[in-house]
Amino acid sequence: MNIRELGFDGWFAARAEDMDQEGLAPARVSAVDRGACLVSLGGPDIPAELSGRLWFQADSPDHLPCVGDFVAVRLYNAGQSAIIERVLPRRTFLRRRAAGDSSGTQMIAANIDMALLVQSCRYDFNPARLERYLVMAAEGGVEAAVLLTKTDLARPGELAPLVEALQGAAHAPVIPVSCVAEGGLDGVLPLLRPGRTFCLLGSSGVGKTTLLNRLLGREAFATGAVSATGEGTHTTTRRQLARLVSGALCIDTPGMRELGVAAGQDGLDAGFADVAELAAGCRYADCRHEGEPGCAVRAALDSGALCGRRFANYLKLRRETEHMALSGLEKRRKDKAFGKMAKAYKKQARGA
Ligand SMILES: Nc1nc2c(ncn2[C@@H]2O[C@H](COP(=O)(O)OP(=O)(O)OP(=O)(O)O)[C@@H](O)[C@H]2O)c(=O)[nH]1
Ligand SMILES: [Mg+2]
Ligand SMILES: [Zn+2]
Repeated sequence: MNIRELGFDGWFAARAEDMDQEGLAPARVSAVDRGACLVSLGGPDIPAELSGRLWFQADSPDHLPCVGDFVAVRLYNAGQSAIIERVLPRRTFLRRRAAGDSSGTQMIAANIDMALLVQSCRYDFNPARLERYLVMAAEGGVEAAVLLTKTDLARPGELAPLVEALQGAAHAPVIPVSCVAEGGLDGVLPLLRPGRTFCLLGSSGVGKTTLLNRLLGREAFATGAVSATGEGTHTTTRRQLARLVSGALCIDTPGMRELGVAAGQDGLDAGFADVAELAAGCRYADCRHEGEPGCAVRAALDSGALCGRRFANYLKLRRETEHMALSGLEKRRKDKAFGKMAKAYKKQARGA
């Protein structure tokens, strides 16, 4: 196997041209665990540390390597260990708002061709949550498909309305999946072309790891039982990239309790393309659809063309993104103040 089979295509190669002269090689981050990374150059995973310069130059955690990143590494220890010197530009990314920090963000994965948004038809079914995931994917330039899992547990006649409801929320393909029923993976298999990278996202217990194991053809990763209410037990604890039998790459992630979106207006518009399209017909270009005259969005709500639940969720996510932008400004102001203070202190120390 080589690095190309890990998804290192012409786009990345063009951004890594000077690597050779510096004695560096391209590698892909396959897992990150408390600051320690595992990378692959095409062969088995090897441990990798971040160079001092990389730590020093990163002025946000977003700039540090995350799973799925392509990086430039220097090998040592007869090729058994590596030092990460640079993170190559990301073609796409999945990023959320950090838990408990209104302006901080957290990278989930990089260089994803398609996000697989997983909901279980038994317990986890929730269109509003799906819309959140879709905004996150759109913000990072990632295509998305929805997997509705555990269809073997649905009663006859139950499945079709569920698929329809999700399709209404998603404006993305919805693929029923069962890891138990015969032929239950037929809908996903055609997606998994060699060299493409997928990322499984969803609540705990929906069956992400079970599906990954099926696609790997072995019980490579631990799965966990769900409670009587269908809730998972947070079995997967780290993000991990694996190579499927088909030659596609797939990142499994720990189930998320909540997803705070870290998006701007563009991501929001891409995730709610129907609302954005309607908004283009509003009388005022800066219409907020809050009762202004000539509002095409309100008209669509009144006629039933736009779903009220969906629009309410749009407003909720818009409030979140605006709040995040404001607290981001506040944070930068503080950082600036900190910088001034640090400079003044250094000046003083030099006796100037
Ligand atoms: N009946 C049925 N059960 C399934 C299916 N897929 C997964 N399960 C069961 O669902 C439970 C949870 O599966 P996991 O794969 O661990 O779920 P997960 O999404 O990885 O959960 P976390 O790692 O906690 O985020 C396990 O008991 C699986 O056996 C399915 O298609 N049908
Ligand atoms: Mg799991
Ligand atoms: Zn409007």
